[in-house]
Amino acid sequence: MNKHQIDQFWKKGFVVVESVVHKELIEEANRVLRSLIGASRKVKSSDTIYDLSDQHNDRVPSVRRIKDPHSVDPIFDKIMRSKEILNCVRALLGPNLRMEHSKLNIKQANGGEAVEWHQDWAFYPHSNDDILEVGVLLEDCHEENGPLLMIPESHKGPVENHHHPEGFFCGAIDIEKALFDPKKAVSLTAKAGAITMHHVRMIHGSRSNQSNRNRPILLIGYSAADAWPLRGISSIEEFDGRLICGQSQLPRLEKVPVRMPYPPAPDQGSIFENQRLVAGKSFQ
Ligand SMILES: O=C(O)CCC(=O)C(=O)O
Repeated sequence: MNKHQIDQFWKKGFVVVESVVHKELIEEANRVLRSLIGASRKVKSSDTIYDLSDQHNDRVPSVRRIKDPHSVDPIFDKIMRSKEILNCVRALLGPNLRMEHSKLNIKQANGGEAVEWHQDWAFYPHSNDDILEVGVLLEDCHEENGPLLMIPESHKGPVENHHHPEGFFCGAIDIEKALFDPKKAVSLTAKAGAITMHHVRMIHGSRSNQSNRNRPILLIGYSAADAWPLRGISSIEEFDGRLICGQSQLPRLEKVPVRMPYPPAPDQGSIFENQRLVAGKSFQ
């Protein structure tokens, strides 16, 4: 990553870096993904690995997401720890890094669902906001595939309301009440092997996939090791087990705006299910 890209990330809140992940790793990830989608034919409803869309059936599998891909197959763990990606993340967040989560969003061909505008920070506020999301493009991503959309500089703004009028967290911003201007959106299109990086407070979303090709993106959340989650940790072993490089750190407190994602939706599910409850939708 060069200085211009580093400056762009901090100024605009996102950046695309081309040709980061080696072709062989991308090919292997796609081979594994095809086999996971094939195996989903036997799966009837969403489980600990698959987030399935309503249309899913054994003839035409429709997988929205592979959950925690780094623990489903070693190739995703290998990509997450690859020095090419870690060098980019370290250039922004420093040497001590923890994995926050991983997920593989497929956005299936011919109608893979939109993701409503949201800030990741609304889901997992921390003691400081040195946290970002890397998106590894497993295939070329064009405008018609439903690329990630970013609102430049929104990472410096407020935390928008992600709650339903009835008071529970639904993980999406009601566009009728939004404080940002959706016309400012920028699409992150790029070739397979590129990575997108966006700040944890960045407002982002994506349209549905209107093409006849999937739009698989491996999303990995990395945080500075001194960013501690305000929702707490399940155990120190689990927390320290997610250290990717450098050393565990005591929490660093910064004056950051936060909202808490409570109470949860009555029937809390994946982001795709919870966002259905938002009153003012941006993408149909
Ligand atoms: O897959 C996408 O287009 C958006 C994903 C996203 O923002 C999320 O899963 O939080």
